[in-house]
Amino acid sequence: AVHTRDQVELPPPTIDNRLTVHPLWTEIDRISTEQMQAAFEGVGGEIGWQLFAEEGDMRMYRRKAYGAIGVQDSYSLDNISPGYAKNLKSQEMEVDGMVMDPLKAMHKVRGVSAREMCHYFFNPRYRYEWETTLETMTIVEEVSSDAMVFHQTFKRIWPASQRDALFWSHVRAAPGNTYAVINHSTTNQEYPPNSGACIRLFVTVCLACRSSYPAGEEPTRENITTSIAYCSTVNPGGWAPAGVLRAVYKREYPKFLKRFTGYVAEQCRDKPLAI
Ligand code: 16C
Repeated sequence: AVHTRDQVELPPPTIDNRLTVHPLWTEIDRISTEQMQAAFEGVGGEIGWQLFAEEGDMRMYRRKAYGAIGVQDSYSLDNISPGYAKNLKSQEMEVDGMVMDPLKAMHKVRGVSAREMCHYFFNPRYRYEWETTLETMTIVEEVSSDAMVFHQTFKRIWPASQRDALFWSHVRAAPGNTYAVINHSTTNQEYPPNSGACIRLFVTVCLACRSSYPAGEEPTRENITTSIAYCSTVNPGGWAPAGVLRAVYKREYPKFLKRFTGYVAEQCRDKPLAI
């Protein structure tokens, strides 16, 4: 078969053998399975998902949650600018944990496949083009065609200190025209946490996509629709003002999902559909 460069780099339909012999494999497989299962569960029912953004086919839900204050986290306000710390003393100081609200977003995109969506989310070549929170991205390890380890630094949000993250990223196929990318924090001796200007944050993200097209028809750009479930839990790693965090994610998550899906639709427009 003749493959273009881009087709060769699409997520593989089966798991790469190089990944299954890597030390991270057991963890990657377990977390990926859990995350994909959770992504396709609904938001109804007892666990109290709360709608916070809605636009067209996009819906975003969050669950309020707080993490415990850990050893390296403190109320010393080292992490924030002195002027802001002074203002905080009266009000937000009482907050007794870090905001780490789990987020779940649903969206529908026409004209692109689940595999294409995941290709653009996973492949670092495109990341600066759609990821607006990014300051730097380094590939720490290329594990296989379907797994990598990344170090990223993010733009600083005033008045908190800058954050970075170190995470593995894995793309995989599942039955029923489904692909997903799972990102989860990890460690690496060459990238120790909290050693420079950045505070290390911890992230678990799953972008799960499922394509559908009319029964009995061949899939085309005209008849294909992809349902997206994006789940994310970010632990800020050190104390940051709750109000600031909630304001940031209310703005940034919808911005991300709209921009990313728009970007993929645009990239795919004149290319043959890859299913
Ligand atoms: O999933 C997304 N991107 C992936 C590829 O980069 C990957 C990244 C996960 C990291 C998500 C954490 C981002 C923290 C950014 C903090 C700086 C924001 C700067 C705002 C601009 C001035 O899985 C898409 C990620 C979409 C990010 C939405 C923003 C979430 C904010 C949550 C609160 C962060 C706490 C920061 C503590 C100060």
